Amino acid sequence: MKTFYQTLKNAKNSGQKALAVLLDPDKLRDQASLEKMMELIRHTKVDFVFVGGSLLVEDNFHECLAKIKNLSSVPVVLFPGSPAQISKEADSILFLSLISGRNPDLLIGQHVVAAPLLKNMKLEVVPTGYMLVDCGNPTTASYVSQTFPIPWNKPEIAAATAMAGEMLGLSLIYLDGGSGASKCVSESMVKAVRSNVDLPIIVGGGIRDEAQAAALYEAGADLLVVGTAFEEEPELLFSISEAKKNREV
Ligand code: 1GP
Repeated sequence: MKTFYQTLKNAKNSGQKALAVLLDPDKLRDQASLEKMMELIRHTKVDFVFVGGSLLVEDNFHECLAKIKNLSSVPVVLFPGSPAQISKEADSILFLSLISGRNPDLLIGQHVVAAPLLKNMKLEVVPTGYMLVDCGNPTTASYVSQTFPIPWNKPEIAAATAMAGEMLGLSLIYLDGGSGASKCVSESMVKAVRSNVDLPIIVGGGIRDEAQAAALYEAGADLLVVGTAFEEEPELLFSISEAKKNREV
């Protein structure tokens, strides 16, 4: 299996687009629905499965991850809310620095805790500049991180933050409205970041239909992440994945 990051970079370099589904282990308690979701993922144009959450309250993370890995034909990428969500069962991990915020624990503190664990695992570690954007409603991510998201209508702040992330040597930029955001990150923000950094750009939060996905790809996103829409109506994945038609990895 190709690595997550190399696949994404190859896609970006050839103008193709990628799609990830975010699975929240708290919402995957029964085996039958997990199997159905994974089957749907296999039959659509999903390139990666992300697993994680800002706040997980059930004690099933590792067990759930092992099941997902077993049923997945694409790389499984950890999108961790804390070092407790590190597992050797996955293929890759987004090593997230919350560069939109000023909480030192999420800029370097938790990384120090996680680094020795990761050093002894075969996981692909991908340094990621994670940026929360205010997309209309307070999200678990902004509350739990105790940070202010970037205002929705301030693309220049997002661009400057992403530039700093690139200059600091990060490998990816992730613009996130947070799970269940009432609107997506704006196209003008994605465009502003795209025109100022060369890194692959992930966009997530509030993506619910093909038109939104197509607009975000057009603005410069390389990888879109869909979570809530898939949980609420798994069949939506078919139409959302149409947005990357003819741009497959
Ligand atoms: C959240 O980007 C992800 O971190 C996905 O958001 O659940 O709103 O699709 P949604």
